[in-house]
Amino acid sequence: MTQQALAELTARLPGLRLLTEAGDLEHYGRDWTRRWTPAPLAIAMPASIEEVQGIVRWANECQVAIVPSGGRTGLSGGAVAARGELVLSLARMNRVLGFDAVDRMLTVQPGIALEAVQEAARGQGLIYPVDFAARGSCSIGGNIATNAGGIRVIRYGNTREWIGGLKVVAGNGELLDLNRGLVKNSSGYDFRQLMIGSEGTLGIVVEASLRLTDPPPAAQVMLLALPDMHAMMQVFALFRARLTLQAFEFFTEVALKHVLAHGAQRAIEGNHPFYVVTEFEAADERAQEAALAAFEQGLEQGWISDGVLAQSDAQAAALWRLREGITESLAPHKPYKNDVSVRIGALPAFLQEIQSLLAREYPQIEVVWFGHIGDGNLHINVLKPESLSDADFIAQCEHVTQLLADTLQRHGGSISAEHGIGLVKRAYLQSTRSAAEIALMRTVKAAFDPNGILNPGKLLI
Ligand code: 2HG
Ligand code: ZN
Repeated sequence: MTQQALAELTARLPGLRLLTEAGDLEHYGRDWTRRWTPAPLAIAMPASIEEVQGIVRWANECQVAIVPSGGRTGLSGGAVAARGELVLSLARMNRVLGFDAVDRMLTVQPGIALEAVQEAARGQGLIYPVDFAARGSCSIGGNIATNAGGIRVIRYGNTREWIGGLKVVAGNGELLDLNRGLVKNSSGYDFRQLMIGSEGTLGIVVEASLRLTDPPPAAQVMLLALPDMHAMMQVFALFRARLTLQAFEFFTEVALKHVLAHGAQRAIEGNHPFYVVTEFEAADERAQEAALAAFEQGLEQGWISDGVLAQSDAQAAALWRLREGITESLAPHKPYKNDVSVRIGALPAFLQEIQSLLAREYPQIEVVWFGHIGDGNLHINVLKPESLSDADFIAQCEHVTQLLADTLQRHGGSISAEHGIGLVKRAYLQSTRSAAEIALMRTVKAAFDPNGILNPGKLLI
């Protein structure tokens, strides 16, 4: 049946590039989660919107599930194809289509890498401000599908703030042209925003118009060592009141240990429970003096134990590496990832509660904390002990996630801040969204994808 379906697809779209080699199925069938064994039917690589529509119409008729696929850097299994799905890779649709200087809008295909978007923006004397460590590999279509956040959300918001228009192929193959770059459009439901963060379950983004903005003034980067979480919140409030923050990121001594073992250079001597990398606008002497005054006040109050202000671009990059290199340095330890958020003010209480819970229930596991403190977003990576089998480790981590989900529910937080629900977190969705909301999600899904062919099993069970 499936081979027949593939033959039908080739007959309908003779120019379509289709990959079926074992190596390709393995490569395109997984994302960065590495937990599922890839088993896609085939990989389709359309080169046009018409081809995407043709594939979606075929999938409806032949009842084949589609997994839309970008850079596959996701950490929630949203792009995993482990059940005979057709992977629809947007890798060949990766061009800049145009730039409008009046609208300050860059129109791109979905397969373009975030870094290429950033470069194209810079080429126009502007910036596309969403940014994170996977910039070179992730694609803008995937960023849109997960409403990606990253390291500059504190200043610029999430991906959803920067999307002026979207062309989307819905689950029935229809092409929707959503918002068309309008700044103001008060004409009813905003389907563009509904598509952003829908994890490929409602439609496939085939074109995006991205809003660009002015480059920020010169920035400075500081690394701070802090004695505890309460001090960190005080420093955050102090710096935010005095400076225009571009980023305020934290990690622990344990995270530092891994990143140093992976080749980064220590910038502050001694052991400190918490570190912050902060970047702030420092256009003139006044801003630089304000930064030093804030730093000194933090020292006097005992909120800051030590600090380094980068003296060059190279030193700034080295300080950033301490934070941005964490994910890569943890990869060999097969981490189980949690990506949670609470209101910024609720962070100390939440962290304290979870730390004591984990110390009590799982004293032997190594937990690495880091993330975007200025957005109330914590990344909690649980590392696999050598002694545990993969299956026992996953079972243990699922229990940890349940404990997290229960605690988050009490704090009004979210089980996914910026990585999406995908496969990994779908069992915990009800800790963050009410039963009424989930029922509405199912209704919306059925409206856009009546035959349930788009990324089935992701986000909603
Ligand atoms: C980051 O903030 C990414 O570096 C990855 O969201 C987080 O690896 C992680 O858990
Ligand atoms: Zn993150």
